[in-house]
Amino acid sequence: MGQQGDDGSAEAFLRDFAQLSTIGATPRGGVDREAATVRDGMARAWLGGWLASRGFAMRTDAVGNQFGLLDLVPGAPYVLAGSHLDSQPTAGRLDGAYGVVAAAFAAHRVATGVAAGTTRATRNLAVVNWFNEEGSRFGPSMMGSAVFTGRLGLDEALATTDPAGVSVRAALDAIDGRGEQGPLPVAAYAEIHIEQGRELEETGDRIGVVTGTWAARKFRFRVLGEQSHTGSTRMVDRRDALLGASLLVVEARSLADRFADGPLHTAVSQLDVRPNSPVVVASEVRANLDLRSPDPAVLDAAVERVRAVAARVEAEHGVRVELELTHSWDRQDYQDDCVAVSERVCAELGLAARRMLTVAGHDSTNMKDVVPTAMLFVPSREGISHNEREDTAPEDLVAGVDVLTGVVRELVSAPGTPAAWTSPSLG
Ligand code: HGY
Ligand code: MN
Ligand code: MN
Repeated sequence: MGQQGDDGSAEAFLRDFAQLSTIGATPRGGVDREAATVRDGMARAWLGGWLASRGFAMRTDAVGNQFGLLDLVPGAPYVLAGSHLDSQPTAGRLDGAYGVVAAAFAAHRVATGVAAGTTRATRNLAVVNWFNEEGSRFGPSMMGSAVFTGRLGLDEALATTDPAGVSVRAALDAIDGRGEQGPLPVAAYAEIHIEQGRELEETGDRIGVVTGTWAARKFRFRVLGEQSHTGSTRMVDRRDALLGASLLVVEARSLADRFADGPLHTAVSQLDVRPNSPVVVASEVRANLDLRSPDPAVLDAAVERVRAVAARVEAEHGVRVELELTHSWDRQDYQDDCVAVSERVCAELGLAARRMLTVAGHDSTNMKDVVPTAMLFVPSREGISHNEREDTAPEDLVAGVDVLTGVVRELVSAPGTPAAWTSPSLG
């Protein structure tokens, strides 16, 4: 059951993770720690205290990414390990947070080995809590790692506002969440996460070794009609935005059946109806459309179908439909040598490992495009996630920490002069 040590033990991990899970806890066993809320700030403070008390130097960058740095080899690039502490509203306690605490334990265990002389470091170590991976309060998701990797501009991210009109900048400043951490030389990245699907549970494998990502296309759509009286307005005279949006919702679901072989996952979420009065035909509806497939050609065909249906809804119901692509990523692979390291560590630990794709996006979706990245999964009970019932067996959580420890140890002690990618200046 996990590796022993002072506070690097399996029992200490389960104890400390349970302690973190009390921050922003919801009555039904989940958490509510949306990005840059006071509760997110409390979780960040908890992580900072845990790492600082074990010798890590705490830093934050201009978009709120939180780093715990440990210099083992002067001037060497960092092996970064982490995930995200922010959560969806009323969500599970494991999504993201498990990977952050696992990374903290893995880094502490490896650092203890370097101090004891049992591990020879050729690179430095860092633990990262990426800002706003979830994209629930502020879109798009994976925001902090997108700025870190240069996919998203800092000013654009900081100017993003939540539904109440609060900007990322103001929200982070309210929790003292921004800092001056400059460009960071990175040699590799490792992340462990709950699978958020049923594959490992169905196959009985203990660890998922992620070899690639499904592709994703996320749209914000607006349906524009005209307000009118729900009673007295003749049916032929109505330009009902909620009816138009509802037809798109149904079409999104039927798309998944139409492209079942893709496969294609679809959803419409975050429906915002205006003026949202019981006696008024809606004039405007805003919503998010989320399309995912391992086959980009299926995604492209699905998007074309959505556009065609939107045109038909406009013609038949006198409304206007605006589709805006807000976030997308393609079917991309993780580096083979990182897959090999992960599989080697699983074999050494006697843990059955399975190569698989990730359907959900993660911060590693961004990081794999700039540095060698190892992405790992532990099983999710019934595949449940973004739900307070999200759960993983304790022995699987602990096994994941052991695997991440082995992967981080291999990356930190890799032979040869480390190649490094340096993050852009956010100054
Ligand atoms: O968008 C995603 O798949 C991730 O959960 N942020
Ligand atoms: Mn996540
Ligand atoms: Mn999530």
